[in-house]
Amino acid sequence: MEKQSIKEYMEMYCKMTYGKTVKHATTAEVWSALSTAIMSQIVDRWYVTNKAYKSQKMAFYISAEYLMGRALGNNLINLQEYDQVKDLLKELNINLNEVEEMEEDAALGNGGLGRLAACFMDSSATMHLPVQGYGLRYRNGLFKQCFKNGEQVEEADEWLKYGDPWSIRKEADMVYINFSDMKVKAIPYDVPIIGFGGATINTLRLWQAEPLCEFDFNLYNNQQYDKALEQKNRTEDITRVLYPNDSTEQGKLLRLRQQYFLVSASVQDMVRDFKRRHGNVFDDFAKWHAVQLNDTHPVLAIPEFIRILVDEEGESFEKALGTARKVFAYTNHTILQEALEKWDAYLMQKLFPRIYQIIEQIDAALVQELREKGYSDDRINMYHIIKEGKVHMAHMAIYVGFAINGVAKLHTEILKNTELHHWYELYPYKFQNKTNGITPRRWLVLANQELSSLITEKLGSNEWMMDLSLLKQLTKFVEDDEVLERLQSIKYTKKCQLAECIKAREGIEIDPNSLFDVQVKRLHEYKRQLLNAMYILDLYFRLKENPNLDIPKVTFIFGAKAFPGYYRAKSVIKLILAIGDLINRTPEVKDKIQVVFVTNYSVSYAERIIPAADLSKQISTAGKEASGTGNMKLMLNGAPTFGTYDGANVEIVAESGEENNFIFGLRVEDINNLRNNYNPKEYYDKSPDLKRVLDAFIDGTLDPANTGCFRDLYEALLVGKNWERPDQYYLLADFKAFKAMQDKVFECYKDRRKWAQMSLMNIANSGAFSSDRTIMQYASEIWGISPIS
Ligand code: CR6
Repeated sequence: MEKQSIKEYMEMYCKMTYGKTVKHATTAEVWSALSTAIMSQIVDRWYVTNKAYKSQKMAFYISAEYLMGRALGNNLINLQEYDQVKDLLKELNINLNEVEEMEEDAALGNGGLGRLAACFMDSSATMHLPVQGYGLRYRNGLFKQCFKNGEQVEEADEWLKYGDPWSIRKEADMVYINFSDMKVKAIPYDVPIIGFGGATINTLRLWQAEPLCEFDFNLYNNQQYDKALEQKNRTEDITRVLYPNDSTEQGKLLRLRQQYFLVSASVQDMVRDFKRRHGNVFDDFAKWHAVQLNDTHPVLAIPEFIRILVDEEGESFEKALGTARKVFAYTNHTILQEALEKWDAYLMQKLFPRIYQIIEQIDAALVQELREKGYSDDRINMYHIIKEGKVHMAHMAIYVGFAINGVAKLHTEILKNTELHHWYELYPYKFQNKTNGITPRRWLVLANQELSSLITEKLGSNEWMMDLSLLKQLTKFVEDDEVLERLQSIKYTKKCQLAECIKAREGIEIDPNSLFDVQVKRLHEYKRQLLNAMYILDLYFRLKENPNLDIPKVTFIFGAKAFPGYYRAKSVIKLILAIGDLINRTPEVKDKIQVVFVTNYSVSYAERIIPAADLSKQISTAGKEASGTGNMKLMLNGAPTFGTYDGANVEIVAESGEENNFIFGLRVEDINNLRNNYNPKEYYDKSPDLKRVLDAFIDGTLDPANTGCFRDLYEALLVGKNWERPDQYYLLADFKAFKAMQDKVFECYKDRRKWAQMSLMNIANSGAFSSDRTIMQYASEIWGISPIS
């Protein structure tokens, strides 16, 4: 990149956009100018990649969520221009870090599923794979979280407030979307996805809903101003907000509209492109296109594709269905029943009657196939797509899709053997596993430049950034004191940086010499932040009893957003904040342990927290966490896993060794055995420490004003609520094992050399969890595409 031309571009941009020189620009203005200048440098290469793909089979990833985070730093890393640009800014008296900090996160996703999509984009471009993403350009991403009176409060996330230099509006590629009650425009915004090294630049195409006309002139003339804007508002509502739910279905009409808007725009775009390149012979569609459906949110792409082929291109239904069955593949991300989408049939009929008709036809084709195979009516009933007035999105995806995959080995096995067993019997050849992964560029090269430099120095080159399996070579340093000491000193540096950041953002001081015990992820009962909290409360009581208890100083760090309507998840946040306060108020305890719940956990916050973690808490109820990806990021940054045998934890431990991690608690088969006669109250009665912890929920210890705000949590664990059994997630059953294992952590942490060795073994064995590996498996085992040369 040309240093001089970047400077000149920035000057020109500031003059033209803000009417001032770079010298007088605000940090946000500098961010915009610099980002635009970088864009100007990459557009030609972007064009070259697009052109090269014209003669390739392509894969399209359709996802309702992309949790991208910030773009500037990451793009500079991937262009390998970070240091040059840092110097260049220095010449202008500008600090690159401050500019990076200005950028708002693009939080167009909730949690793991959305961040996975973002990691896949990065890896596809880095691996030179012809992959394009389709998504929605929500005006407001995931809500901003703050705490007021010890509770979560949500605010709108205005990520576009400083503009959007990282996308190009492609007005000419607009398509129309028809609903039964309205017609709207879908305008694409193309985001460049810069592969590491900068040679390949892929595209993430995000659709924005816009009205056919800005306002109704006649109504306006008649002074009916609100009414004149009604249509515009209703249209813009479609892409106004991201639904802030994670792993729970949210059956809202507007959400269904969003889903159809996303898939209709994307499928129309693909068909148009296909026709331009290959003409009208749709038999060949699957030769040139594979479409991956990220969870069930985009599954309406299937009937929409068939609709276009039948209604607009004159194909027969049978032929169109046959083509669809070679084009679509589906990824399942959860077995939680409440997350499996089932839409009311009447809603679909109301919003898009033609799509509903096609779904009925698909269902009929499925039934016919099963009849031909000799299935009884009873058995067929298990497979129906439309059942009891609901449309089962996963059933449609599995019947039509040519491949279905789970996201970690254990999860895929559960799908095959339990949750989707009948489908597995029908189509065993469709089932595959693709264990999730994370991009090492954002999660190590960008987030932990200190550790990256050490690795590059010790391995003799930076090739590991594109082939993470090379980290294996680090195992040879496991007895090397110099390396072990440097690892420790890097961890200490990252902890100091995090402490500073927490001081600035939260106004809380933490001690970088304490053990940083980290649990960061969305708040959900199955993830069991409450179990961690119960342990801390128990530790509080133990320390009060015996202030000389032999444990290292610990800082428990939490970060999590709760779905705004998820009452119990919000109570858990409140409880953890209350425990933190209680500890702060107790002199004999507060110098030993501290609890920090950071506000507004996000991708950019994760980039600070993860490199600073000493311990990675992954304590979901066995069988419930499909994979997890935070576990991989923490491992890559040298934090041993403290976790259950669940999701990708199983594979993490297999790679880095049980002796380098802390695995505890019930396994899937234990829970299956326990399920029918589980009585949490027995654990409470038999264990005085558990009793002490749970009683503190309701006896005023945590709730001095005695409002009873934690009674629901107490009852959910001990007596159950209405339809639900007590302690559905087996916290009480796992408490004892948790406690024993945490005591082991404290014991191990005393031997700092040993700890550094465990840390090194985790880093060295994290190569398997690169999303480069994952995406190459999707490419060869599902999509049938290969890297362009
Ligand atoms: N909540 C899983 O729960 C997995 C990601 C990505 C999740 C999590 O274990 O790592 O997907 N599932 O595969 C859903 O969102 C439905 C998640 O992020």
